[in-house]
Amino acid sequence: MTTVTYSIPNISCGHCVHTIQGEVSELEGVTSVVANQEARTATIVFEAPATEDKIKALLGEINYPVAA
Ligand SMILES: [Cu+2]
Repeated sequence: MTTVTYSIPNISCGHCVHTIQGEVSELEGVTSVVANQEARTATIVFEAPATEDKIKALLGEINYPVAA
């Protein structure tokens, strides 16, 4: 199990938090997603088959790219 926290500048409201948590938690292997509106971060706990690359790709697809 791996925990990562990403900075996601596009988070601007509670709807963003809801969208990110809903979409990323659908990914197989993701066990927890907690997005924070004020900090503009998402903390994600995952294991295989999920990978950081897959999570970042999904976040990009739904218009919440991870800050470089
Ligand atoms: Cu929003």
